[in-house]
Amino acid sequence: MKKSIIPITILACFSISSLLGCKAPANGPDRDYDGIINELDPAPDDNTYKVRLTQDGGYSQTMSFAMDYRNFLKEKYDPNLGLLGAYLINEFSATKPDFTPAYSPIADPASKVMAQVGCQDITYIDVASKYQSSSDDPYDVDNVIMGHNTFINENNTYQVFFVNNHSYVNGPSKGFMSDFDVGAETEAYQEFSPGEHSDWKDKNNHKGFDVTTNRILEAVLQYYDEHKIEDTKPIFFITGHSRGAAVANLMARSLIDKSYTVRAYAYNTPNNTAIIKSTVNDQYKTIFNILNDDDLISAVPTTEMGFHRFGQDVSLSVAKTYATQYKTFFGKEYHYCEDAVINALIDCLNSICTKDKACNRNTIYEYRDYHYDEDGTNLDAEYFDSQDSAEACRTDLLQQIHSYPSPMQNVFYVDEVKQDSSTSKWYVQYTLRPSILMPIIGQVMDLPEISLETILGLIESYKPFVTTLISDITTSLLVILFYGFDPDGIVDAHIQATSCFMAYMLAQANK
Ligand SMILES: [Ca+2]
Ligand SMILES: [Ca+2]
Repeated sequence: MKKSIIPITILACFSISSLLGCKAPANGPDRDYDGIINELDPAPDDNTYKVRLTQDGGYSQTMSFAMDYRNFLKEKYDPNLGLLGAYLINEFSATKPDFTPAYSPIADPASKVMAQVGCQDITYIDVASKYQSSSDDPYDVDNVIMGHNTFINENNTYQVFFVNNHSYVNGPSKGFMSDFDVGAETEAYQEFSPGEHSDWKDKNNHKGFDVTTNRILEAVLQYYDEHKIEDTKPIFFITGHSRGAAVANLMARSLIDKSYTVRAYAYNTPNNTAIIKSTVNDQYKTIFNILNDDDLISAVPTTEMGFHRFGQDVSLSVAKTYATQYKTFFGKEYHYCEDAVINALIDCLNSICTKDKACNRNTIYEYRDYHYDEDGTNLDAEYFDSQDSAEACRTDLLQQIHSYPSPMQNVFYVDEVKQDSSTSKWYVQYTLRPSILMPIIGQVMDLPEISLETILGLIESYKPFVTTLISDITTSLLVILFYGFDPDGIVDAHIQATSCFMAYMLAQANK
């Protein structure tokens, strides 16, 4: 018979105590350091934490690891914390809190895990609704679940704050728009990107991730102020997956910069900063990015565009090292992209950079097609005899752009009216910015059925502006869409369950 490490009665105790507003003893003796004081611990000398990894109609697998709070003191990657973090992010993917008065956070899968390891004051913090009607970057939001617990080691009392990022709370399409909103400090970007970006504090960072991080960080520090206990040493344990990992990573970096002790376990972390790489080394060594080499997401935005991430990468290839174990673990084959395919996808994404300029975060907003000559003259442009006619055309183009739903205006930028030096004729120079293709993808994702025809149809609707660009855009779009919508295929390389599997294999290898 399988034995749960925490009996139901203890979970009920946590629920009732939180309802009554009282607290379980915060700092009772806990001689196995598993977060549960001796009196409540069914096995006070055993800190084995056994969890069951399940998915509807799919695998069901048991994992166990040591739940030992002293591991939070370690500066090196700790395989047990790696597993705890992986299990947390897996449970967060199933977390769907509501905000009715009867809501009990303990019922959430993620909160339940936190309760099982002794967390108190477990709170789901709804950061997103604060910004939902904001005109300033309304899509750059996530929520966060927090809790805290204390432990004593060698006469010091430590207080661990669990910070778990909950992504895509406004639905995937809006989250995706934020994911791909890399940001640039150029006029072109400012003109068409809605809002003042007042929460974009570090312009080196990916704009969508940085804004999201700063908004969450405010809530995290408020929670910390409300729950910190005098004479304890705080440790922030930060976790997140994918988009959540990008945010967890930036949040950890900010807290380290504020001199807090941080242990961040981020899974399948995308690149999130274009800061000079030599400045992101030693001080961020307690930020761990657990990466699957078979996964495209941790390679975007690409290094060729100037992006990387904070902290240390702990990476492995499931395909190369653990394909057999994967099949045993999940009872099915592992689907993934070969290196050659991943590299081709990265090349494809790099190809959205301007062909005539160095590829960086600014130039990805300045795509020009082959029909510009070396001087930047638009060879495909419609020519006008007078400047006024060209200006009228520009006004008309702008009107068309503004007739699109707000975020879709991002895709185009009408530069200016110019005069051709050889013919003295006038034309309108415009630019397409495929890096903000997310509005289109957002639209696609909201459709009941997705087919190649639908995608091509959507792209065709932009034809007043694009002719020769369509094939390039289509390729970029398909890269992303195939990646996101192949449920039995290459998604295996990225999902939370695979992160759990990887953390498990890392723990096994460390035994
Ligand atoms: Ca205990
Ligand atoms: Ca125990």
